[in-house]
Amino acid sequence: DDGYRLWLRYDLIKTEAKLARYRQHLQEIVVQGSSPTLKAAKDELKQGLSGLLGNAVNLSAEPSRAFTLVAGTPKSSAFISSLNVSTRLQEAGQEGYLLFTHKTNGRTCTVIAANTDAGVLYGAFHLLRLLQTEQDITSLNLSSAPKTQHRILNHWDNLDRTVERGYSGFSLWDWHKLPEYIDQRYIDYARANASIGINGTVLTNVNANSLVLTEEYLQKVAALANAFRPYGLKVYLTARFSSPLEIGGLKTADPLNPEVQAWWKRKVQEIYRHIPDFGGFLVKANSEGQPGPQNYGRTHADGANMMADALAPMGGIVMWRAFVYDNNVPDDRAKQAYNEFKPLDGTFRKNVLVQVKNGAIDFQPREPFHPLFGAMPRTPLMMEFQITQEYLGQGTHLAYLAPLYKEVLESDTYAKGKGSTVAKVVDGSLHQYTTTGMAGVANIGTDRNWTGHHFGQANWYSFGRLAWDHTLASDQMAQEWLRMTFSNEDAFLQPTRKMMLRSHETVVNYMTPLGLHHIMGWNHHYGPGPWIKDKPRADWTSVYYHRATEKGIGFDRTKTGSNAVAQYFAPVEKLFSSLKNCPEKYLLWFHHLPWDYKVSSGRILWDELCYRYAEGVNEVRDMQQTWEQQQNHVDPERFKHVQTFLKIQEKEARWWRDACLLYFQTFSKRPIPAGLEKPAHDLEYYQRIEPKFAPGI
Ligand code: BDP
Repeated sequence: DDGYRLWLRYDLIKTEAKLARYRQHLQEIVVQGSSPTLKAAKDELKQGLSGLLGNAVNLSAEPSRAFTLVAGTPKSSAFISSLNVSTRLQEAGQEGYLLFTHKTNGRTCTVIAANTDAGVLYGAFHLLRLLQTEQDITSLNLSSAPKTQHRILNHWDNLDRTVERGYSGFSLWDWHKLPEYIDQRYIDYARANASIGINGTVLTNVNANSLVLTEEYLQKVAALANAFRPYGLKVYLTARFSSPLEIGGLKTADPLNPEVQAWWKRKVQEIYRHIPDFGGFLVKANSEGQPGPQNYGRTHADGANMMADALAPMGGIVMWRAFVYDNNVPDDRAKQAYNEFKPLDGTFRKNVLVQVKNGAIDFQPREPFHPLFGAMPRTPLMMEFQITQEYLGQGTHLAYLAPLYKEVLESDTYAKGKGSTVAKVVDGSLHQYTTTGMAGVANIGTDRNWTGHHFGQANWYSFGRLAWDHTLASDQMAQEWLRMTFSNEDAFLQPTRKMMLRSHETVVNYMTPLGLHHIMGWNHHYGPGPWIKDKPRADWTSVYYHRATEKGIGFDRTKTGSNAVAQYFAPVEKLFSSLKNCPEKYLLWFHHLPWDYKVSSGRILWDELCYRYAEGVNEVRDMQQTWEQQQNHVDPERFKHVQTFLKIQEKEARWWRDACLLYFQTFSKRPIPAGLEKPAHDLEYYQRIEPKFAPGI
């Protein structure tokens, strides 16, 4: 089994009693209505139920059996409209659904009802999930509605099909064969996204190429949009700010120039002629060399608003990224996005969302939440998570990221007093945002199993589930995914979910424990590189972030240092500033401390670092052991694949541990505590390693 089917496997249910129950309750499928989306729901139910139940479940125009599955909207289905569920449906909104058991005239119906066809499709996937995870379906009474409106994958895919920070092959989009050839993968991609509630996809890299906005490419984009549409998946593009110069023949891209404004209006109209439900633009501007409004002395708001004005009549949105920093600004990089964007609060058009990374630096293995969350009450802020593991072992390390996402979402900003969590900022409830969204930088490519590492699928899965409902627990999502992807057996589930839940912390331990950050290899970000210095930009070196000297280590972001803590609301500022109360996981993020500083374990800082790094490696070994025991529960191909990748992870965890400890030891001048494994080589050996094969090199 190569993992291509993801979590939508639909193999015969193994537990006899459950199977019998399901067969009894789902004797036929009635989907009244004929739109492409309802047809997709019908096909999915037919394919899913036939596989799971091991018999062909018939389609019927009307309920005719004692136990029937009926799905539809009050508009498409006379049966649904006769059920009088309009009040409950109101709460479900545009994309939500009800899933309930209804008994009438001696007939038991399992009902999926929604206001829209997309809602029916989401409900269909929910029902299938219940079967796949072997839940009881005999008396259902569920409703579900998304907590954020725009639930979007960001593909960092280039037009030449390379993928920036992609570790699972090349881009899915085969521009050369589009628009004619529609690969089955496009459909399966859309199905997978719909199954977890993702409703938008940005096809192209934020480091954008304006060619994608030319007529020739728009025809190809339209073909993809047509393939995705039945699954409720809208297409978005990245818009390079200098496009008017590059493909428009203008002499400027100044957002206040009327010709430039007119160019974008025409361009947007052209896009909508090809793709009538086009979602809008994602823009990276004046960041890492990308052009932007500041090239013309204008603000981010000037730039975003110009595009927003062009998109507004067509219903499109602008997602303007807040990932900005500049090494000419002599201040802590962590402070720059806040300093640039906070003053612009309230100046953006209604159809602009500002897209903010989860932390203020850059998708590190662990970061405290971005101080912008809570700080812009009059501008909808979108969350940007990274699903691809740029800084978390890339393609080969097992790191289940739901705990990272949850840690951020559950952080309290105190913007409006206690309980003002990041999740409430993002879902709009804290500041009454009228538009809301969550984006995840995709980890998907042409590898047969889509994500390179089989367990990478779990990160795509849990990102989508969380974008729909951020209250879901990491454990629940892990279990759902494991059940659907591998097995419902308890003997398998218990150990593997524990392994998943711990895995993020494990990676943090062997890479960047205690709040260390950005100490990886130069440019490709693969492997350890705490010694990186003397590069053209200080904020791209490691020494900038760890600040190790013979006296100590860590970045002082309190009052005595960069005072980045002041960007947080008072209770958070106090928490992070206080040495006593600062959560240890952020210790060296906010504090510069002497090597003999006593941490909570009673050890001195240096010893604690040694223990954490060692712990990281040991935990990978535990993961290997856990996996070894699963041979009977997993098919040989996937078993071997994960087994081999864990072997790589163990080797690389040691590489991280040894390289970092040897390097930091040149400052601490203390021994690695007795009883811990000693590095296999000397520091020069690790410094000489130049990875030659990692993607992006
Ligand atoms: C960093 C990546 C870089 C991206 C940038 C971004 O290293 O490749 O272009 O973020 O988010 O994480 O724009």
